[in-house]
Amino acid sequence: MTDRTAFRTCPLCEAMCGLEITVRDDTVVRIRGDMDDPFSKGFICPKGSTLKQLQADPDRLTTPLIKRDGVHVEATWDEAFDAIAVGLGKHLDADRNSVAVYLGNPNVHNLAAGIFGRVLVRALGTRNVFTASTVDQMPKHVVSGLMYGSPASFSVPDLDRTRYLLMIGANPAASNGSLCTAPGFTDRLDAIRERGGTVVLVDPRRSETAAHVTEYHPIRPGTDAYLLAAMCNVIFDNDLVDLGSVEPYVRGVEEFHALISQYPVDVAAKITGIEPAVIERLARDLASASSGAVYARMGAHTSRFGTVNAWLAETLTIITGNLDSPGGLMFPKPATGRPVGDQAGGSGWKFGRWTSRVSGRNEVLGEIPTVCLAEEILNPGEGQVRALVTLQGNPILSLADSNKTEEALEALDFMVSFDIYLNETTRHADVILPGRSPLERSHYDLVFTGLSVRNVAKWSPPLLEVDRPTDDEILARLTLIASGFDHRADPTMVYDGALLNVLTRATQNDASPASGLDPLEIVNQISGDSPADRVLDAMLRTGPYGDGFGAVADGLNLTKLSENPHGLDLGALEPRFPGFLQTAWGSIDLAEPTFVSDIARLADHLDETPPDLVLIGRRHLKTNNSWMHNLDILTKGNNRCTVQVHPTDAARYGLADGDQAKVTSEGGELIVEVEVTDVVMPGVVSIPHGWGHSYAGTRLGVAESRPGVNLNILTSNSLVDDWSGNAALNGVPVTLSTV
Ligand SMILES: Nc1nc2c(c(=O)[nH]1)N[C@H]1C(S)=C(S)[C@@H](COP(=O)(O)OP(=O)(O)OC[C@H]3O[C@@H](n4cnc5c(=O)[nH]c(N)nc54)[C@H](O)[C@@H]3O)O[C@H]1N2
Ligand SMILES: Nc1nc2c(c(=O)[nH]1)N[C@H]1C(S)=C(S)[C@@H](COP(=O)(O)OP(=O)(O)OC[C@H]3O[C@@H](n4cnc5c(=O)[nH]c(N)nc54)[C@H](O)[C@@H]3O)O[C@H]1N2
Ligand code: SF4
Ligand SMILES: [Mo]
Repeated sequence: MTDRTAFRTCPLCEAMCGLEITVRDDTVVRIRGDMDDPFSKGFICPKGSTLKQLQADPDRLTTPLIKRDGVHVEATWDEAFDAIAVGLGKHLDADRNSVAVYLGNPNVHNLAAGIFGRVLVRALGTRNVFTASTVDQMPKHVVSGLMYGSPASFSVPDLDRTRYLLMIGANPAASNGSLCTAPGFTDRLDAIRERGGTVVLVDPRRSETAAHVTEYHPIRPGTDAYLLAAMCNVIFDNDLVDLGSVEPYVRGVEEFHALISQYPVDVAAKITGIEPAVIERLARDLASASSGAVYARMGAHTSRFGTVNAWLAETLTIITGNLDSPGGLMFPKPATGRPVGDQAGGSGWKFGRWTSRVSGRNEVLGEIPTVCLAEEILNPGEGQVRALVTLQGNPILSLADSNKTEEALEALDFMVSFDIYLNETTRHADVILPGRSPLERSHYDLVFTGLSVRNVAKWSPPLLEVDRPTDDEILARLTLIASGFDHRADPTMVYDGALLNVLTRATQNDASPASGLDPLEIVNQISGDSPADRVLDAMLRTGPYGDGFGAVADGLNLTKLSENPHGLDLGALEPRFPGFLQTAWGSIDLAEPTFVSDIARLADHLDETPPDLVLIGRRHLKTNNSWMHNLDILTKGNNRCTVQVHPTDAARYGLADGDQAKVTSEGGELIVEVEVTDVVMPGVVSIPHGWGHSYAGTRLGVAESRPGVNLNILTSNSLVDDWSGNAALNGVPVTLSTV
């Protein structure tokens, strides 16, 4: 028996922690933090080491399943692809839009899926593309697209240098950070305070993160926009506006001021429940700090005013001189990102290029909002969705209004899932194609290196060899079917297409180190063992740090990354204006027409009587959305799937700790254990999402034994942020009763 040690990045959440993994023969014996990772420096959370248990989970699928007479049975890969060719083929032939695709969160944690998932979606040629982005960060895409010209141009708080951080609806102590990749996030918060800075948390629930902040303020769910607008007003009214280094590129300042002026501090105080003096002081403190950033996350985005919230968070940072400046909101420069020149201005960005069939919601990023998925399946007519492809997603537990989603998936004519579990969603699938586990594939974070508080690059080869198709191959064979080919055809054409696409675009980009080269020549210099690795090599070599195929001495390529298993630190974030600014007009328009029309909605709700009780979600350090509850090590112990109720509300409704309560919303009801606690503010109850593992026909031995309840039975497809189509998962009106 020989032990070997490997280093790789944990792919489970956004934090990109380095792992040190010991393997004996083909078995993982130990996982701990990689002390030599320059970014995470040994930090891991309790989930990082559970890749071992995930690998060993007997319920994790390794053989394709086909549903025969209502039961999933094992099948060969050829049988599985044959069934897909028939089942999907007939709908693709009839009407491309009758096939929908849903991409879940793990796609952004999977290199092959990040590259070949997109190729598959394009090959399907349907407008019915749905992703978890519209139960998550879509408002930030809309705002980044309209303000900076690219929906992927996300600003990130410069955590390690800031003197003032205002966090709105983020709980990094549980989530490990989101749209802000920073392993050891709470240590970095503590460091802000240790260097004399300030961290402010605004959240209806005094979350685990509250232990790491200077001040915490509860806020009524869904009212953050009023707080942010009022803070902007304080800045204007006291002549504190300072646009800092981006001043030459900002327009619409006075129009913006006019737009927000009807939301002064006293109005905001009434609606948010935060004292006027506090709002006033928060604004002044941010303005007077030598650097500061407003970081708005899930609680702000999954709200009826998600787009307004994202816009105001960005704008408040801009008018206090903190955009694109150290310690403020900055733009990472990922090694696989598109190099830009030094002039502001580009082709800009558009959304709403088409609308959904049933309720006419805007396309954003080529997607239809998930609040439309069920209605597109259930409503007859031309273009009705009859078949569904799910790629690493669990819409039954993750999307709003689960009962409707359940009804819709039940009504499909054909469904295929690329997934590693027979779970609440995939039990509806006619065919399940089991992907590789995280340890059985190579890894590089295409997405999170672009959201990271330092520029870093890290690649890991597969750790364990298995005799099954790779994710590259599974997705390529689905692409062959979607393109009308036999799935037995050589998938090389799919791989080469993706590779040449990257090289061609890069060689046409003046700012790329590979500018002007011949794609058909440089393709011969590409290295990498898998098709996805080869595309990655192409991205790295043509990217901002790339070797340009010899043009840049010491430049980056996959070989260099493979020689540095702990990863490479590419430095602190640096200002990226003006070249980074890609709006068609070459400036940031604070009063872009979409925002102007959107903020008008705030006025409509000013005099609304707030609901008696509203529901919010919550995350726990030992969960990962809906899919890691089958690992005993993460779920044993006390029941965590409780409804948290403030003592005054518990008294009002005659409920005591440990009671069962009925929670009812417009869309459904749940019976759930009560946890009386003052961490939630009065008028607010909280239930975690991702539970509810009691649907028949799954294969989740551990999860089924501690099922919890499915929060999304209570959420609604009619609570939506208008422009982005994002579901408002938080702030759902509910009632409580004894059972
Ligand atoms: N009420 C409420 N709802 C929410 C949220 C909330 O805060 N409140 N959060 C929302 C957010 S932010 C998100 S991102 C979504 C997530 O929504 P989804 O992405 O739909 O759900 P996940 O729970 O991430 O499910 C991932 C699926 O991928 C499979 N999977 C996991 N790893 C792999 C792998 O390596 N290979 C393959 N082939 N399959 C794999 C799992 O078995 C599972 O079926 O949920 C959203 N839903
Ligand atoms: N352990 C663990 N880590 C995860 C995940 C997981 O499921 N478990 N999921 C991953 C994913 S996919 C994502 S997107 C990230 C999300 O990471 P975060 O963005 O940090 O999201 P949450 O942890 O849900 O924290 C959102 C906070 O918003 C608060 N909130 C709710 N409504 C409002 C409101 O109206 N206003 C304000 N100001 N606050 C509000 C909630 O009380 C909660 O504390 O986490 C990732 N990391
Ligand atoms: S914080 Fe995220 S990336 Fe780090 S070990 Fe935990 S799950 Fe993995
Ligand atoms: Mo997410």
